[in-house]
Order: sequence, then C-alpha cells, then structure tokens
Amino acid sequence: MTPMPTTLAGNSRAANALADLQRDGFAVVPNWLDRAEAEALQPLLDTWIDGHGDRVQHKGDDRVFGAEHISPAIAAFKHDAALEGIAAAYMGSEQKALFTLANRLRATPGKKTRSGGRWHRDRKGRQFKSLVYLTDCVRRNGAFCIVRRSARPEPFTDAIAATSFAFPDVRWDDDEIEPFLARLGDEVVPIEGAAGTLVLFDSSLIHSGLPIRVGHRYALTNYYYAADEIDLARMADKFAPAVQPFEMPHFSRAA
Ligand SMILES: O=C(O)CCC(=O)C(=O)O
Ligand SMILES: [Fe+2]
Repeated sequence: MTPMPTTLAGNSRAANALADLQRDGFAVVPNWLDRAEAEALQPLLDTWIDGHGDRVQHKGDDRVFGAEHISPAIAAFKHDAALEGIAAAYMGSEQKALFTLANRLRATPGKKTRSGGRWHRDRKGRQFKSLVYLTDCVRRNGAFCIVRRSARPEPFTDAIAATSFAFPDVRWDDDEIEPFLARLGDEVVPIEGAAGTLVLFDSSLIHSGLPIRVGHRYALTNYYYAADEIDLARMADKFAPAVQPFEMPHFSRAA
C-alpha cells in the first residue's frame, strides 16, 4: 500500500477517507464544510450564473468551470492540502486540481436533468475527484450515485452474465444499464448528505447523478491531474466556457 503522505498524518478524517476510497472506490465525509459556509455559496453562485451567462455552460444544469475565481471559499476547496494528499496517495503521483466546477441543477417539469449525464465512467483508468454538496442532497434532488468497487468486473460476474451488460464500456443508456443495476442491490449507492458533505470517488467506477425530480442541487467538484496530463489547450477546449483561462497549477516537482 502507498505510504500515507505527511499531509494526512494526524488528520484521521482524511486517513479514514483514503482507506474507504481504497476499499470501495469512494468515500463520504459529512461536515467537510460547515453547513453555513456551504449554503452561503448558493446566492453567490446564483448571482454569478445569472449575470455571466456567456461564461457558464448550460447542459441541463448550469456549469461554472473555474469557480475558484468567484469566491475565496471555493478557492480554498480547490487548494485543500488534505484532498491533494488523498489524491496523491490514491493515484501514486502528485495531483493538483486544474479547476473547480460549480454546478446548479434545478428540477424542470417534463425534463430529465442530471449532473454529468447518463450512467458512465469518466475514463477506464483510475481517476480521483472530490465533490462537495452545497445543498442538502437526497435521491429526489439529484444525489450522486456510484456502484461500489465497479472498476473491475470480478465482483459482478453473475450480474453481467445474467443481463448481458457491456461492463467494459464507459457510457450506457438507462435501458441498457437498468437490468444490471436492478440485480445489484446495495452495491448501487446513492450518496445522500447535508450541505457540506464531501464525496471522494474514483471516476473510473460506474456513476451518475440521479435525475433531479424536485428542488435544486448545488455542488463543487475539483478536477485533479498529474503534471504530465495537463494540456492547457485541450482542457480549454473540453471545459468551455470558463470563468478565466486555466493556468498550470504549481507542482512541486517537474513532470
Ligand atoms: O455531480 C454528479 O453527481 C456527478 C457528476 C459526474 O459524473 C462527475 O463529476 O464525474
Ligand atoms: Fe462522471
């Protein structure tokens, strides 16, 4: 096992979260942010999103790439040393957040809106992400949902065979994945939590935001990379529009 980095020594919440992440592919930490601090970001995001439509991506939800530039509290989440320490330990190399995404989901009658789209893996290889809810979040208002230990097929051999599920794929329509999920029971984990709850996950596991049926959901997500993965031109193209052009994070060692 990778040794615990110095940023986690003495931080038992972070050390426990790393252990959960290594075992299950995700970890949940309530009260990572104070409720008041998390909830205070909602009106700030509303004002920003509604005043800067040209720098917000509208894909069902409203997505602000580079939200660290609109609030010091969001910048602090982006640069959180404990999260960088967990990321490094899990990934086996130094990791920095290139940007923080803030997103706002609102239930719209007759429309299936969810954060991040259909059930998917972000990619096939291990990838660390950290997400924090800024509003109380339950299933009906779009909770993040993940299939425990779904990086590899071994725990799911029977369900895969019984439903002919295309497990190695990276994205599925609901009707393709639902028979498989229906066989899994509590391996499919909807993550409900109060405003301020942190969710760490390996985005190569099968996951989705659940479709929002009522109310709203606000969240922040840090996008971590190793130094040699960051191609600023490609990232600018992929995550657009952004609040400001992305800049290379400060890594302690050259790639
Ligand atoms: O915000 C969510 O609930 C999930 C979004 C997602 O798919 C991701 O961050 O990779
Ligand atoms: Fe995703």
